[in-house]
Amino acid sequence: MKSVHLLWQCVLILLISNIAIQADEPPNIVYIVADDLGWKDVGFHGAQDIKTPNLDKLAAGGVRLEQFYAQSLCTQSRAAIMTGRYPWRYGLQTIVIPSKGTYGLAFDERTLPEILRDTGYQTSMIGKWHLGHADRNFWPRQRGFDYHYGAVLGEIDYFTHDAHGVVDWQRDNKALKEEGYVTELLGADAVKLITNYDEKKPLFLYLAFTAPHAPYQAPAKYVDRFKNIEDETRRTYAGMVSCLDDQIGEVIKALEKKGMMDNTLIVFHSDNGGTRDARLTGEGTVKTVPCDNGPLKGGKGTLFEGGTRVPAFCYWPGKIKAGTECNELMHVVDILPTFASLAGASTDKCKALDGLNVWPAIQAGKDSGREEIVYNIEPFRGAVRQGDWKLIWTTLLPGKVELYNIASDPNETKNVAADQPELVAKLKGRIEALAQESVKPLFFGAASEAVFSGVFGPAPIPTDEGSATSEP
Ligand SMILES: [Ca+2]
Repeated sequence: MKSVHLLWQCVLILLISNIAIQADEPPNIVYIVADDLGWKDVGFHGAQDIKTPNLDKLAAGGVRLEQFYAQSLCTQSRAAIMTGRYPWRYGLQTIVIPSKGTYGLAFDERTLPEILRDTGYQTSMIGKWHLGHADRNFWPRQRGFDYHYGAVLGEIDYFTHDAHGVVDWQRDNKALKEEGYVTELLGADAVKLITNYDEKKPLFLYLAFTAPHAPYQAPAKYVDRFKNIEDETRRTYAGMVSCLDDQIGEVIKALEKKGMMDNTLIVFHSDNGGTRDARLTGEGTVKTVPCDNGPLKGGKGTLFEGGTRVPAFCYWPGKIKAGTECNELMHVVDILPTFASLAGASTDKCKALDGLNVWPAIQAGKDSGREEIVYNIEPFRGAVRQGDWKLIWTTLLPGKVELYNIASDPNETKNVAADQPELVAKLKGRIEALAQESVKPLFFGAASEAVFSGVFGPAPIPTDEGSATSEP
Protein backbone atom coordinates (compact mmCIF):
# COMPACT_ATOMS: atom_id res chain seq x y z
CA MET A 1 0.00 0.00 0.00
CA LYS A 2 2.86 2.30 0.97
CA SER A 3 4.57 1.78 -2.43
CA VAL A 4 1.31 2.59 -4.29
CA HIS A 5 1.04 5.80 -2.28
CA LEU A 6 4.65 6.66 -3.18
CA LEU A 7 3.93 5.95 -6.86
CA TRP A 8 1.01 8.38 -6.82
CA GLN A 9 3.20 10.97 -5.16
CA CYS A 10 5.77 10.57 -7.93
CA VAL A 11 3.08 10.87 -10.62
CA LEU A 12 1.73 13.97 -8.93
CA ILE A 13 5.19 15.58 -8.75
CA LEU A 14 5.78 14.79 -12.43
CA LEU A 15 2.41 16.27 -13.38
CA ILE A 16 3.02 19.43 -11.36
CA SER A 17 6.51 19.89 -12.78
CA ASN A 18 5.16 19.33 -16.30
CA ILE A 19 2.50 22.00 -15.74
CA ALA A 20 5.21 24.30 -14.40
CA ILE A 21 7.31 23.74 -17.54
CA GLN A 22 4.27 24.40 -19.72
CA ALA A 23 3.50 27.60 -17.83
CA ASP A 24 7.00 28.88 -18.42
CA GLU A 25 7.07 27.85 -22.06
CA PRO A 26 8.06 30.88 -24.14
CA PRO A 27 5.02 32.08 -26.09
CA ASN A 28 4.77 32.78 -29.78
CA ILE A 29 4.66 36.53 -30.33
CA VAL A 30 2.76 37.98 -33.27
CA TYR A 31 3.53 41.68 -33.27
CA ILE A 32 1.44 43.68 -35.72
CA VAL A 33 2.27 47.31 -36.49
CA ALA A 34 0.10 49.58 -38.62
CA ASP A 35 1.56 52.64 -40.33
CA ASP A 36 0.12 56.15 -39.71
CA LEU A 37 -3.22 54.86 -38.42
CA GLY A 38 -5.27 57.60 -36.75
CA TRP A 39 -6.36 57.33 -33.11
CA LYS A 40 -10.01 57.38 -34.08
CA ASP A 41 -9.75 55.35 -37.28
CA VAL A 42 -10.59 52.09 -35.52
CA GLY A 43 -14.00 50.98 -34.31
CA PHE A 44 -12.76 50.46 -30.77
CA HIS A 45 -11.97 54.18 -30.56
CA GLY A 46 -15.27 55.25 -32.00
CA ALA A 47 -14.76 55.40 -35.79
CA GLN A 48 -18.20 55.76 -37.34
CA ASP A 49 -17.49 55.58 -41.07
CA ILE A 50 -14.61 53.06 -41.10
CA LYS A 51 -15.37 49.49 -39.99
CA THR A 52 -12.68 47.39 -38.29
CA PRO A 53 -14.53 44.32 -36.97
CA ASN A 54 -11.44 42.13 -36.58
CA LEU A 55 -9.42 44.72 -34.68
CA ASP A 56 -12.46 45.52 -32.53
CA LYS A 57 -12.95 41.85 -31.67
CA LEU A 58 -9.31 41.45 -30.64
CA ALA A 59 -9.34 44.70 -28.65
CA ALA A 60 -12.54 43.60 -26.87
CA GLY A 61 -11.05 40.16 -26.17
CA GLY A 62 -7.89 41.58 -24.63
CA VAL A 63 -6.54 44.73 -23.03
CA ARG A 64 -6.66 48.14 -24.69
CA LEU A 65 -3.57 50.20 -23.92
CA GLU A 66 -4.95 53.71 -23.75
CA GLN A 67 -1.76 55.56 -22.88
CA PHE A 68 0.62 53.81 -25.22
CA TYR A 69 3.09 56.17 -26.90
CA ALA A 70 5.16 55.90 -30.05
CA GLN A 71 7.55 58.33 -31.66
CA SER A 72 5.84 60.72 -34.07
CA LEU A 73 7.38 59.31 -37.28
CA CYS A 74 8.06 55.92 -38.89
CA THR A 75 11.85 55.48 -38.68
CA GLN A 76 11.94 56.80 -35.12
CA SER A 77 9.34 54.36 -33.79
CA ARG A 78 10.78 51.39 -35.61
CA ALA A 79 14.24 52.19 -34.23
CA ALA A 80 12.83 52.45 -30.69
CA ILE A 81 11.05 49.11 -31.14
CA MET A 82 14.16 47.35 -32.41
CA THR A 83 16.51 48.70 -29.72
CA GLY A 84 14.43 49.44 -26.61
CA ARG A 85 16.20 52.80 -26.66
CA TYR A 86 15.08 56.27 -27.64
CA PRO A 87 16.20 57.23 -31.17
CA TRP A 88 17.96 60.43 -30.08
CA ARG A 89 20.61 58.19 -28.53
CA TYR A 90 21.83 57.06 -31.98
CA GLY A 91 20.79 59.85 -34.36
CA LEU A 92 17.44 58.64 -35.74
CA GLN A 93 15.28 61.23 -33.95
CA THR A 94 14.68 63.67 -36.78
CA ILE A 95 12.36 63.16 -39.77
CA VAL A 96 12.77 59.67 -41.31
CA ILE A 97 15.41 58.01 -43.45
CA PRO A 98 14.58 59.56 -46.84
CA SER A 99 14.75 57.50 -50.02
CA LYS A 100 18.11 59.13 -50.89
CA GLY A 101 19.45 58.61 -47.36
CA THR A 102 22.48 56.35 -47.05
CA TYR A 103 22.43 55.96 -43.27
CA GLY A 104 20.60 53.47 -41.03
CA LEU A 105 20.28 52.01 -37.55
CA ALA A 106 23.73 52.03 -35.90
CA PHE A 107 25.43 48.64 -36.09
CA ASP A 108 26.42 48.68 -32.43
CA GLU A 109 22.75 48.66 -31.36
CA ARG A 110 21.57 45.17 -30.36
CA THR A 111 18.17 44.40 -31.83
CA LEU A 112 15.01 42.73 -30.56
CA PRO A 113 15.18 39.82 -33.08
CA GLU A 114 18.84 39.21 -32.20
CA ILE A 115 17.88 38.86 -28.55
CA LEU A 116 14.94 36.54 -29.31
CA ARG A 117 16.87 34.48 -31.84
CA ASP A 118 19.68 33.94 -29.34
CA THR A 119 17.19 32.47 -26.90
CA GLY A 120 15.77 30.01 -29.44
CA TYR A 121 13.06 31.86 -31.35
CA GLN A 122 12.47 31.72 -35.05
CA THR A 123 12.44 35.40 -36.01
CA SER A 124 10.41 36.47 -39.01
CA MET A 125 9.65 39.87 -40.39
CA ILE A 126 6.97 40.56 -42.96
CA GLY A 127 6.54 44.15 -44.09
CA LYS A 128 8.17 47.55 -43.93
CA TRP A 129 11.60 48.10 -42.38
CA HIS A 130 12.63 51.77 -42.79
CA LEU A 131 15.81 51.48 -40.74
CA GLY A 132 18.31 51.77 -43.59
CA HIS A 133 18.31 50.59 -47.18
CA ALA A 134 21.41 51.92 -49.03
CA ASP A 135 23.67 49.25 -47.53
CA ARG A 136 22.31 45.70 -47.38
CA ASN A 137 23.94 45.32 -43.96
CA PHE A 138 21.16 47.55 -42.65
CA TRP A 139 18.44 45.18 -43.89
CA PRO A 140 16.34 42.97 -41.58
CA ARG A 141 18.08 39.68 -42.44
CA GLN A 142 21.36 41.21 -41.36
CA ARG A 143 19.85 42.66 -38.17
CA GLY A 144 18.49 39.51 -36.53
CA PHE A 145 15.62 38.21 -38.64
CA ASP A 146 15.74 34.67 -40.04
CA TYR A 147 13.24 35.69 -42.69
CA HIS A 148 12.12 38.91 -44.35
CA TYR A 149 9.51 39.58 -46.99
CA GLY A 150 8.49 43.10 -47.95
CA ALA A 151 10.01 46.53 -48.38
CA VAL A 152 13.01 48.27 -46.85
CA LEU A 153 12.01 51.86 -47.72
CA GLY A 154 9.44 53.99 -45.92
CA GLU A 155 6.92 54.33 -48.70
CA ILE A 156 6.21 52.32 -51.82
CA ASP A 157 3.44 52.21 -54.38
CA TYR A 158 0.87 49.61 -53.25
CA PHE A 159 0.57 48.08 -56.72
CA THR A 160 3.93 48.57 -58.48
CA HIS A 161 5.96 48.22 -55.23
CA ASP A 162 8.30 50.99 -56.33
CA ALA A 163 9.43 54.36 -55.03
CA HIS A 164 10.67 56.92 -57.55
CA GLY A 165 11.02 54.22 -60.21
CA VAL A 166 13.03 51.84 -58.00
CA VAL A 167 11.23 48.61 -57.07
CA ASP A 168 11.53 47.86 -53.35
CA TRP A 169 10.17 44.36 -52.87
CA GLN A 170 12.30 41.57 -51.47
CA ARG A 171 12.26 38.11 -50.01
CA ASP A 172 15.34 37.16 -48.01
CA ASN A 173 17.51 39.85 -49.61
CA LYS A 174 16.51 38.88 -53.15
CA ALA A 175 14.52 41.27 -55.35
CA LEU A 176 11.10 39.95 -56.20
CA LYS A 177 8.74 40.68 -59.06
CA GLU A 178 5.17 40.09 -57.97
CA GLU A 179 1.72 41.24 -58.88
CA GLY A 180 -0.58 42.32 -56.12
CA TYR A 181 -1.70 44.86 -53.54
CA VAL A 182 0.87 45.22 -50.75
CA THR A 183 -1.50 44.77 -47.77
CA GLU A 184 -2.93 41.56 -49.26
CA LEU A 185 0.52 40.23 -50.16
CA LEU A 186 1.85 40.82 -46.63
CA GLY A 187 -1.23 39.24 -45.03
CA ALA A 188 -1.06 36.21 -47.32
CA ASP A 189 2.62 35.70 -46.58
CA ALA A 190 1.96 35.81 -42.84
CA VAL A 191 -0.83 33.24 -43.24
CA LYS A 192 1.49 30.99 -45.26
CA LEU A 193 4.28 31.32 -42.71
CA ILE A 194 1.95 30.39 -39.84
CA THR A 195 0.38 27.50 -41.79
CA ASN A 196 3.79 26.00 -42.60
CA TYR A 197 5.30 26.84 -39.24
CA ASP A 198 7.84 24.46 -37.68
CA GLU A 199 6.54 24.23 -34.13
CA LYS A 200 9.80 23.13 -32.54
CA LYS A 201 10.79 26.74 -31.90
CA PRO A 202 8.64 29.56 -30.57
CA LEU A 203 7.75 32.06 -33.27
CA PHE A 204 8.40 35.79 -33.27
CA LEU A 205 6.56 37.36 -36.18
CA TYR A 206 6.94 41.11 -36.72
CA LEU A 207 4.19 41.94 -39.18
CA ALA A 208 4.74 45.55 -40.17
CA PHE A 209 2.02 46.57 -42.60
CA THR A 210 2.61 49.66 -44.74
CA ALA A 211 -1.10 50.52 -44.48
CA PRO A 212 -2.65 52.99 -44.19
CA HIS A 213 0.41 55.18 -44.95
CA ALA A 214 0.35 57.19 -48.20
CA PRO A 215 0.13 56.85 -51.16
CA TYR A 216 -3.62 56.46 -50.70
CA GLN A 217 -4.41 53.50 -52.94
CA ALA A 218 -6.74 50.55 -52.55
CA PRO A 219 -8.40 48.03 -54.84
CA ALA A 220 -11.94 49.03 -55.85
CA LYS A 221 -13.47 46.14 -53.86
CA TYR A 222 -12.33 47.75 -50.59
CA VAL A 223 -13.06 51.35 -51.58
CA ASP A 224 -16.56 50.30 -52.69
CA ARG A 225 -17.35 49.26 -49.12
CA PHE A 226 -17.41 52.96 -48.22
CA LYS A 227 -19.62 54.54 -50.84
CA ASN A 228 -21.18 56.56 -48.02
CA ILE A 229 -17.93 58.49 -47.50
CA GLU A 230 -18.03 61.59 -49.64
CA ASP A 231 -14.40 62.67 -49.54
CA GLU A 232 -12.41 60.68 -52.08
CA THR A 233 -9.16 60.46 -50.07
CA ARG A 234 -10.99 59.45 -46.88
CA ARG A 235 -12.92 56.83 -48.88
CA THR A 236 -9.72 55.30 -50.24
CA TYR A 237 -8.09 55.48 -46.81
CA ALA A 238 -11.11 53.69 -45.33
CA GLY A 239 -10.64 50.97 -47.97
CA MET A 240 -6.98 50.64 -46.96
CA VAL A 241 -7.87 50.30 -43.27
CA SER A 242 -10.60 47.80 -44.12
CA CYS A 243 -8.16 45.64 -46.10
CA LEU A 244 -5.68 45.85 -43.21
CA ASP A 245 -8.43 44.70 -40.85
CA ASP A 246 -9.37 41.81 -43.16
CA GLN A 247 -5.76 40.64 -43.38
CA ILE A 248 -5.36 40.69 -39.61
CA GLY A 249 -8.53 38.60 -39.44
CA GLU A 250 -6.94 36.08 -41.81
CA VAL A 251 -3.79 35.91 -39.65
CA ILE A 252 -5.90 35.17 -36.56
CA LYS A 253 -7.80 32.44 -38.45
CA ALA A 254 -4.49 30.85 -39.48
CA LEU A 255 -3.27 30.88 -35.86
CA GLU A 256 -6.53 29.29 -34.72
CA LYS A 257 -6.44 26.66 -37.44
CA LYS A 258 -2.88 25.79 -36.47
CA GLY A 259 -3.90 25.51 -32.80
CA MET A 260 -1.40 28.17 -31.76
CA MET A 261 -3.71 30.66 -30.08
CA ASP A 262 -3.33 29.27 -26.55
CA ASN A 263 0.32 30.12 -26.53
CA THR A 264 0.44 33.21 -28.70
CA LEU A 265 0.56 36.81 -27.60
CA ILE A 266 -0.78 39.27 -30.17
CA VAL A 267 0.23 42.90 -29.88
CA PHE A 268 -1.12 45.61 -32.17
CA HIS A 269 -0.43 49.33 -32.45
CA SER A 270 0.22 52.11 -34.92
CA ASP A 271 3.78 53.38 -35.41
CA ASN A 272 2.65 57.01 -35.02
CA GLY A 273 -0.50 59.07 -35.09
CA GLY A 274 -2.55 59.83 -38.17
CA THR A 275 -1.36 62.58 -40.47
CA ARG A 276 -2.99 65.96 -40.03
CA ASP A 277 -0.66 67.89 -42.35
CA ALA A 278 -0.73 67.39 -46.11
CA ARG A 279 3.08 67.84 -46.23
CA LEU A 280 3.43 64.71 -44.10
CA THR A 281 1.15 62.44 -46.08
CA GLY A 282 4.14 61.01 -47.89
CA GLU A 283 6.20 61.84 -50.89
CA GLY A 284 3.19 62.56 -53.10
CA THR A 285 0.59 65.27 -52.63
CA VAL A 286 -3.05 65.00 -51.62
CA LYS A 287 -5.91 67.47 -51.55
CA THR A 288 -7.18 66.44 -48.13
CA VAL A 289 -5.69 64.60 -45.17
CA PRO A 290 -7.80 61.52 -44.47
CA CYS A 291 -6.73 60.48 -40.95
CA ASP A 292 -8.73 61.19 -37.81
CA ASN A 293 -7.09 61.40 -34.41
CA GLY A 294 -10.40 62.19 -32.73
CA PRO A 295 -10.08 64.76 -29.95
CA LEU A 296 -6.32 64.44 -29.71
CA LYS A 297 -4.38 67.50 -30.85
CA GLY A 298 -2.03 67.40 -33.83
CA GLY A 299 -0.84 64.40 -35.78
CA LYS A 300 2.12 62.62 -37.30
CA GLY A 301 5.35 64.57 -36.97
CA THR A 302 4.15 66.70 -34.05
CA LEU A 303 4.90 66.14 -30.38
CA PHE A 304 1.25 66.58 -29.44
CA GLU A 305 -0.78 63.57 -28.30
CA GLY A 306 -2.29 63.10 -31.78
CA GLY A 307 1.16 62.40 -33.20
CA THR A 308 2.37 60.11 -30.46
CA ARG A 309 -0.46 58.39 -28.53
CA VAL A 310 -1.55 55.53 -30.73
CA PRO A 311 -4.30 52.89 -30.85
CA ALA A 312 -2.90 49.78 -29.17
CA PHE A 313 -3.97 46.50 -27.59
CA CYS A 314 -2.70 43.10 -26.49
CA TYR A 315 -4.64 39.87 -26.95
CA TRP A 316 -3.94 36.47 -25.41
CA PRO A 317 -7.01 34.52 -24.31
CA GLY A 318 -6.50 32.80 -20.98
CA LYS A 319 -3.56 35.03 -20.09
CA ILE A 320 -4.99 38.51 -20.57
CA LYS A 321 -8.43 39.30 -19.20
CA ALA A 322 -10.91 40.17 -21.93
CA GLY A 323 -12.49 43.61 -22.10
CA THR A 324 -9.94 45.40 -19.95
CA GLU A 325 -8.44 48.83 -20.34
CA CYS A 326 -4.99 49.85 -19.15
CA ASN A 327 -4.14 53.50 -18.51
CA GLU A 328 -0.59 52.95 -17.37
CA LEU A 329 2.06 54.93 -19.26
CA MET A 330 3.86 52.88 -21.90
CA HIS A 331 6.17 53.68 -24.81
CA VAL A 332 7.36 51.66 -27.79
CA VAL A 333 10.80 51.38 -26.15
CA ASP A 334 9.06 49.03 -23.68
CA ILE A 335 8.36 46.45 -26.39
CA LEU A 336 11.90 45.00 -26.34
CA PRO A 337 12.26 44.37 -22.58
CA THR A 338 8.64 43.16 -22.35
CA PHE A 339 9.04 40.60 -25.13
CA ALA A 340 12.48 39.63 -23.82
CA SER A 341 11.00 38.97 -20.39
CA LEU A 342 8.20 36.78 -21.81
CA ALA A 343 10.72 34.90 -23.91
CA GLY A 344 13.08 34.40 -20.99
CA ALA A 345 15.74 36.21 -23.01
CA SER A 346 18.61 38.20 -21.60
CA THR A 347 19.09 41.88 -22.43
CA ASP A 348 22.52 41.96 -20.81
CA LYS A 349 24.32 42.58 -24.08
CA CYS A 350 22.13 45.59 -24.90
CA LYS A 351 23.26 49.13 -24.25
CA ALA A 352 21.42 50.81 -21.35
CA LEU A 353 17.73 50.38 -22.13
CA ASP A 354 15.14 53.16 -21.91
CA GLY A 355 12.37 50.56 -22.01
CA LEU A 356 10.80 48.73 -19.09
CA ASN A 357 9.15 45.33 -18.85
CA VAL A 358 5.50 46.40 -18.73
CA TRP A 359 4.02 42.89 -18.81
CA PRO A 360 2.69 43.09 -15.20
CA ALA A 361 0.72 46.20 -16.24
CA ILE A 362 -0.58 44.55 -19.41
CA GLN A 363 -1.53 41.28 -17.80
CA ALA A 364 -2.60 42.29 -14.32
CA GLY A 365 -3.19 46.03 -14.45
CA LYS A 366 -0.25 46.67 -12.13
CA ASP A 367 1.86 49.82 -12.11
CA SER A 368 3.92 49.96 -15.33
CA GLY A 369 6.75 51.58 -13.44
CA ARG A 370 6.95 54.23 -16.12
CA GLU A 371 6.78 57.75 -14.75
CA GLU A 372 8.15 59.56 -17.76
CA ILE A 373 7.62 59.65 -21.52
CA VAL A 374 10.30 61.32 -23.61
CA TYR A 375 8.46 62.32 -26.80
CA ASN A 376 11.65 63.41 -28.50
CA ILE A 377 14.88 65.34 -28.10
CA GLU A 378 15.94 67.27 -31.20
CA PRO A 379 18.18 70.34 -31.61
CA PHE A 380 15.10 72.44 -32.34
CA ARG A 381 12.52 70.94 -29.96
CA GLY A 382 11.95 68.48 -27.17
CA ALA A 383 9.09 67.21 -25.03
CA VAL A 384 8.71 65.15 -21.88
CA ARG A 385 5.81 64.02 -19.75
CA GLN A 386 6.34 63.31 -16.07
CA GLY A 387 3.24 61.97 -14.39
CA ASP A 388 0.36 64.09 -15.65
CA TRP A 389 2.50 67.05 -16.74
CA LYS A 390 3.83 67.48 -20.25
CA LEU A 391 6.21 70.16 -21.46
CA ILE A 392 6.84 70.88 -25.15
CA TRP A 393 9.80 73.17 -25.73
CA THR A 394 10.33 74.61 -29.20
CA THR A 395 13.81 76.09 -29.15
CA LEU A 396 13.87 77.55 -32.67
CA LEU A 397 13.46 81.32 -32.55
CA PRO A 398 10.95 82.53 -31.70
CA GLY A 399 10.93 79.86 -29.02
CA LYS A 400 7.83 78.52 -27.34
CA VAL A 401 7.12 76.64 -24.12
CA GLU A 402 3.87 74.74 -23.64
CA LEU A 403 2.80 73.02 -20.43
CA TYR A 404 -0.26 70.80 -20.31
CA ASN A 405 -1.85 68.62 -17.67
CA ILE A 406 -2.63 65.50 -19.70
CA ALA A 407 -4.91 64.05 -17.02
CA SER A 408 -7.24 67.06 -16.88
CA ASP A 409 -6.56 68.38 -20.40
CA PRO A 410 -5.71 65.36 -22.61
CA ASN A 411 -6.39 67.34 -25.78
CA GLU A 412 -3.81 70.01 -24.94
CA THR A 413 -6.14 72.99 -25.17
CA LYS A 414 -4.82 75.10 -22.28
CA ASN A 415 -1.16 76.04 -22.08
CA VAL A 416 -0.51 76.72 -18.39
CA ALA A 417 3.24 77.37 -18.65
CA ALA A 418 2.88 80.95 -17.37
CA ASP A 419 1.19 79.72 -14.17
CA GLN A 420 3.80 77.13 -13.25
CA PRO A 421 7.32 78.63 -13.56
CA GLU A 422 8.93 76.11 -11.19
CA LEU A 423 7.53 73.10 -12.98
CA VAL A 424 8.47 74.60 -16.35
CA ALA A 425 12.05 75.14 -15.13
CA LYS A 426 12.24 71.56 -13.83
CA LEU A 427 10.98 69.99 -17.07
CA LYS A 428 13.13 72.28 -19.22
CA GLY A 429 16.09 71.20 -17.13
CA ARG A 430 15.20 67.57 -17.81
CA ILE A 431 15.00 68.19 -21.56
CA GLU A 432 18.34 70.05 -21.50
CA ALA A 433 19.97 67.17 -19.56
CA LEU A 434 18.65 64.62 -22.07
CA ALA A 435 19.85 66.82 -24.93
CA GLN A 436 23.33 66.61 -23.43
CA GLU A 437 23.12 62.83 -23.77
CA SER A 438 21.80 62.93 -27.35
CA VAL A 439 23.72 62.73 -30.61
CA LYS A 440 23.29 64.88 -33.71
CA PRO A 441 20.49 63.72 -36.03
CA LEU A 442 21.86 61.71 -38.95
CA PHE A 443 19.19 63.34 -41.11
CA PHE A 444 21.02 66.70 -40.86
CA GLY A 445 24.12 65.26 -42.54
CA ALA A 446 22.05 63.68 -45.31
CA ALA A 447 19.99 66.84 -45.81
CA SER A 448 22.98 69.20 -45.95
CA GLU A 449 24.69 66.85 -48.41
CA ALA A 450 21.59 66.87 -50.62
CA VAL A 451 21.12 70.64 -50.33
CA PHE A 452 24.75 71.55 -50.95
CA SER A 453 25.19 69.16 -53.85
CA GLY A 454 22.26 71.06 -55.35
CA VAL A 455 22.90 74.68 -54.36
CA PHE A 456 26.56 74.76 -55.40
CA GLY A 457 25.93 73.47 -58.91
CA PRO A 458 25.72 75.65 -62.02
CA ALA A 459 23.54 78.72 -61.49
CA PRO A 460 20.31 78.64 -63.50
CA ILE A 461 20.92 81.99 -65.29
CA PRO A 462 18.77 82.29 -68.42
CA THR A 463 20.81 82.27 -71.63
CA ASP A 464 18.02 82.34 -74.15
CA GLU A 465 17.91 84.85 -76.97
CA GLY A 466 16.02 87.52 -75.07
CA SER A 467 18.90 88.18 -72.63
CA ALA A 468 20.87 91.43 -72.52
CA THR A 469 23.98 91.90 -74.72
CA SER A 470 27.29 93.57 -73.80
CA GLU A 471 26.32 96.56 -75.86
CA PRO A 472 25.27 99.64 -73.89
CA1 LIG B 1 4.37 55.83 -39.84
